Amino acid sequence: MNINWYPGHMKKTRESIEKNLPLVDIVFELIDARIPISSRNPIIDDILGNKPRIVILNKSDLASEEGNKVWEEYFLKKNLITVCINALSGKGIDRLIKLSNELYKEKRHGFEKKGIINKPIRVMILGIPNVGKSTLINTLAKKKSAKTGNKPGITKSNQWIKTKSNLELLDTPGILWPKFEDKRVGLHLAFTGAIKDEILDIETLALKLIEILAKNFPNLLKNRYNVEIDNKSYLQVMEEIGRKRGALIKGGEIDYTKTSNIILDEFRKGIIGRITLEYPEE
Ligand SMILES: Nc1nc2c(ncn2[C@@H]2O[C@H](COP(=O)(O)OP(=O)(O)OP(=O)(O)O)[C@@H](O)[C@H]2O)c(=O)[nH]1
Ligand SMILES: [Mg+2]
Repeated sequence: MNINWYPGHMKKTRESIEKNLPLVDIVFELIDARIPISSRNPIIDDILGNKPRIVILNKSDLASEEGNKVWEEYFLKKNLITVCINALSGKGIDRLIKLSNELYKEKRHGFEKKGIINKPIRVMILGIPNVGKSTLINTLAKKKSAKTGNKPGITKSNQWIKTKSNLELLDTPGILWPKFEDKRVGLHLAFTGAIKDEILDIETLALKLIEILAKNFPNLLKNRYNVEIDNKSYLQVMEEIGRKRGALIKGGEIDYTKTSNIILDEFRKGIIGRITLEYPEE
């Protein structure tokens, strides 16, 4: 697995987050609703200490309703304030703002006692690559905001992005590294597009996805591609999808790369269905 570029950033990222932490009132921990385990950095609790935090299940439009509910309850049980959102459409954003205000209530009262009113809530957004940090910032700011680069620590002086609500966002989103302990995590990150198809070759990746879909979501797979999957190998399923989609090379052979790209692309866009790949482990 070619994942060398993560560990190099870990120390720097952690330092940058720790440096900025005192400047904010609340942390938004953004995770991917389809893969809440794999998209969550295990040491985040350790980094954040008792800083107020909201766990945000983003891309909830791509995850199943049932999965979203299960995960919301899971985090609530862990005493973490949680909300499902779609950063792209803005769904759930009002609730996020409301929760932020509730979390900030005590601090606000403290300021008001000192005569300081309307002090904005300062927020830092943390999450792994591609989870939707910039999208959330832009949606909250209601405009394309400047410089939300995808490297940690690019902003030397702290810039704040004002929003129409009383939130103020730190303009460098903290990019967390995902955890890579087990192979499944790498696969799930690759399926969802968090790592650029570099963990495996595209055909192997698509074949793995077919396997998971066939095992856990057979009807979604059958319905989307109009294929039979019983008594077939995953490769045969892939070939049938390729044929049905006309992904062929000269001589009528299956174009495996093209077929793989179709399947991965449609999964990532939610065209195969709303799919939650991970559920809480007992
Ligand atoms: N369907 C859907 N797509 C989303 C949502 N939020 C973000 N996206 C898409 O996910 C992709 C990544 O979003 P970004 O906002 O660039 O992610 P990021 O966390 O800033 O990524 P890095 O800067 O690479 O760390 C984009 O194509 C977004 O349009 C969502 O809630 N639903
Ligand atoms: Mg970004």
